[in-house]
Amino acid sequence: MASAIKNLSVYDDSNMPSTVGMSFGIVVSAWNADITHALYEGCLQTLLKHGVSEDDIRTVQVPGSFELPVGAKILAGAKRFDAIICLGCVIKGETQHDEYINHAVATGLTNLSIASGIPCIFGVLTPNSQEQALDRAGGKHGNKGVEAAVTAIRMASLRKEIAKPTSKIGY
Ligand code: DLZ
Repeated sequence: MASAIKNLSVYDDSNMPSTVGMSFGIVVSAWNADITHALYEGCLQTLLKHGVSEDDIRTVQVPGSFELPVGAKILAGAKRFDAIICLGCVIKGETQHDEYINHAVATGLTNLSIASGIPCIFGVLTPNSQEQALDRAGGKHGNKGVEAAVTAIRMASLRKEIAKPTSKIGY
């Protein structure tokens, strides 16, 4: 598996797009709060490190990961965010609840991204255990919150770049 050999937080920080004029929404799930708080810290610090001002970051909390898509839709409705980052952690239990939640969140965020045109980033851990979650929330595999912030900046930049009017040729 890729994450077994890859630190999620490793990226080329010298090759990041500008964040000038960008705003980001963050939706954080309250379930497994110790983990999602660590994801949030990694995400927030990465946005700040790349020049996003605190005034241009709006964070909201939702009860569980299942509510991440509707939380993202509420932020998308404000029409002022260049990307929306969704952070959650669904730990596998004795039943298949994790599969239903994960599938619903992934589908919901994909559909919202495509319908709204605003990148909604899937920063959700889907571990088999608390230990695997900790490994990916600031532990030996890095912090998926960092990865989510980097992805958000890159997608917001792509969106802005393509939306720019092209210069006229001649005349
Ligand atoms: C119900 C539930 C369970 C069992 N496990 C998790 C979890 O591991 N991670 C998570 O983010 N949320 C969990 N939830 C809550 C659901 O996401 C949702 O909040 C409730 O089903 C209410 O819609």
